[in-house]
Amino acid sequence: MRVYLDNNATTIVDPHVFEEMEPYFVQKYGNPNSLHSFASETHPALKTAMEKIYAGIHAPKEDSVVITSCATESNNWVLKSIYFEQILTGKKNHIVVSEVEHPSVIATAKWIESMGAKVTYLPINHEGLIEAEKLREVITDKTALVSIMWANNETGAIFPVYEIGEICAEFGVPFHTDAVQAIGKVPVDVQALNVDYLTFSAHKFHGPKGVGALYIKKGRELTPCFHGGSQMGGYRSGTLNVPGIVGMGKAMEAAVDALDFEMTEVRELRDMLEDALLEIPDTFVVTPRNKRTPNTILISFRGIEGESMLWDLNRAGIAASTGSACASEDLEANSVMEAIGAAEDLAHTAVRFSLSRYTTEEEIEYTIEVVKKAVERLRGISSSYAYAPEGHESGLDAHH
Ligand code: C6P
Repeated sequence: MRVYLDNNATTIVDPHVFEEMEPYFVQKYGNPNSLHSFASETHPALKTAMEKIYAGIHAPKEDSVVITSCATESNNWVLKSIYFEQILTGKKNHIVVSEVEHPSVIATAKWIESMGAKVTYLPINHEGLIEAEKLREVITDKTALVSIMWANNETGAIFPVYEIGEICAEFGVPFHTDAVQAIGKVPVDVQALNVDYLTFSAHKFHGPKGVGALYIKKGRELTPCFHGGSQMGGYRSGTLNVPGIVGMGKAMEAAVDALDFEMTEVRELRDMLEDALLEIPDTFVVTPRNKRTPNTILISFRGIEGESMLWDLNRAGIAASTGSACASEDLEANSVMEAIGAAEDLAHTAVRFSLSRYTTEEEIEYTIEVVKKAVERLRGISSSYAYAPEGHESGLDAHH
């Protein structure tokens, strides 16, 4: 059996999405900006796709949604644009990000810092959550941007973006949120949220890879991402990725349709897996389940290196991860575990299981069986587990 539980890294393309994209490779391949029928035959599909994308996040027509190549690009674009417009010009000198943003935000913030600006890395608490009120203490009249993700990719923790948006509006500071892990997992409505910029990526909700987007509220215009031929309202020049945009539109529509299913059925399967794994002694979950996206579990098995667990799971055909896929090769401690100050023997033990609407009960049952066996085997050969002292501090609130 092969079981895919790494949906926060990427997802299977919904077959309906693939079907809708297919004609735009070999039949309707015109450049939409050309002046002939090969171009114009792409227009209806592009229009429909963009309407679905706007509808999916409740963006009003006067606001902009710019299609990019990925969320990494969207995140880089917002932060660097703010740097060029606000910081380099001397108007402002400070940005705020959380300490557990995706590397595409953290690394860009570090670059901004290296250019001489001040960056505040807002801490998470022992539950892996941001406390919105802490933002008040760090915002100044020199703050150019607050960038805090909607849902964390490692724990699934949902951050208080509504309160954060209000605080930003109160101080007149633009607010950007990375909503990559929120689309299709929680309702996303840019009009209900005080948000100026919002990032998302099609491949996280059963769309194609290589298609991201940035929502920009009217009045919060940015420096163009790419100068050139003025596509995407002049924000991002370059020939449009027609199949990709069509795919993102269809995937967005399907994600909105499947939201209730995700919040009930997927959550139920996730809880079934979590309940069974927490029966294993010395296991820990950082963020309470009602404060997480419905598909994610980050769980620690004391005494077992996350990578060893992944190895055993992979041999049994199960795909999971130790955290962010882009940080998985460096064998560093999981960034959330590090941020909450987990004890050394727990920091490297986190394993992330992320489900999707394609996950089945049979797959979860099989996973439970395999994990239980793996824990027994790996703890049997783990010296750190055997010699863990009595009353040993975890740095975490033990759920078991
Ligand atoms: N997170 C993970 O395993 P791209 O691939 O550039 O479209 O998405 C980047 C990205 C940005 N923000 C968040 C919150 C994300 O989760 C991701 C991708 C994957 O967690 C791969 S590192």
